[in-house]
Amino acid sequence: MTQIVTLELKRWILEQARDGHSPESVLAAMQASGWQADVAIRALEDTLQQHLKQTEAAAPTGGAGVPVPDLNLTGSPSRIDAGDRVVEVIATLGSPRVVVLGGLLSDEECDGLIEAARPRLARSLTVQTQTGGEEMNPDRTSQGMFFQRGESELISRVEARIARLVQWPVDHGEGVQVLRYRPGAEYKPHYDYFDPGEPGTPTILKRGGQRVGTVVMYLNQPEQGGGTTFPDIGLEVAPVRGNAVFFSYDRPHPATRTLHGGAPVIAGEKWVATKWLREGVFN
Ligand code: PD2
Ligand code: ZN
Repeated sequence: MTQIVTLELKRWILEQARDGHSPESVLAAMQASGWQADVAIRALEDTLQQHLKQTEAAAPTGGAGVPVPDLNLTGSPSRIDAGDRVVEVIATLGSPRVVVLGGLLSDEECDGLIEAARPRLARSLTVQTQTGGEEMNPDRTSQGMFFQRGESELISRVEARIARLVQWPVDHGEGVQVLRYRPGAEYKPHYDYFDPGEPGTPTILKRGGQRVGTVVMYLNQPEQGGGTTFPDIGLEVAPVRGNAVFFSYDRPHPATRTLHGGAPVIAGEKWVATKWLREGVFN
C-alpha cells in the first residue's frame, strides 16, 4: 500500500518539533498510528530539511525586514525615562531583540488593570487562521479580555508610556489584552505575528498590517511557574509584578527566533497584560 505524505502530516511534524519532541519520539508516534517506517522516516527528513531551508532563505540579511519598535539603548543605560516613569533595564539581547524591563508598571497600576479586567474575562480566543475570525484554542488555557485603546485614563497612561519607551506611535498598537492563568493553565509556544501562509491572514492584515513587536507585562507574581519562555534562545523570563518583556520581529518568519510561550502555572495565579504593536495604524 502506498502511503501519501499530506500537507497536514507535514504541519503536524513541524508542530511536534516546535513543541520540543525528538525526531525519534515523532517517528514512534507516526509508526504507532500506522505509518510504515520507511515512509515515516522520509516524511520526517524531508519536512524538517525543507523547513530548515525556508528558515535559512529568510534569515535576517541586513535590512531585509520592516522597521520595528525598539528602545533607545545607546550607551547601555540601566534605566530609561519613559516620560512619566523611569523604567529599569534588567537584560537585553540583540538578536532576536528581547528586553526585560523592571518597574514598567506600579503596583497600583497592576491592581487597577486586574480589577478593570476581572469582570470582563472570558475563555481566551485566538485568531482563527482559516478565516481571520476568532476561536477557542486548546493551546491557550487562560481567560482573557481586550481593552479598547485609550478607554480609560489608566489604559491611556500605560499606552503612552510603552509608545515612548519603544519609540512606536500609540495608534500603531492594538488594545491591551489581559490574561489570567489558573494553576495548570499555559500558553503553548507560538509566534505573535500572523502566519502569511494561512488563508485568514490577508483579512487580519487590513487593520494595521503585521504585528512587529510585543510587550508582555506581569501584573502579579504567581507562587511557582508561569514564566515566559523563548525556546529557540533558551530564555525564560520570570513573572515579577510590574516587570515586562519586550521583543520584536521584523518579518513573519521563524527565522526571527521569537517563538515564545507562557509556561504552565504551578501554584497561584498569573495575570499578564499584553500590548501588540503593528506596522501601521491599527483602527
Ligand atoms: O503570559 C505569557 O507569558 C505569554 C506568553 C506568550 C503571553 C503571550 N505569549 C501573549 O500574550 O502573546
Ligand atoms: Zn505570544
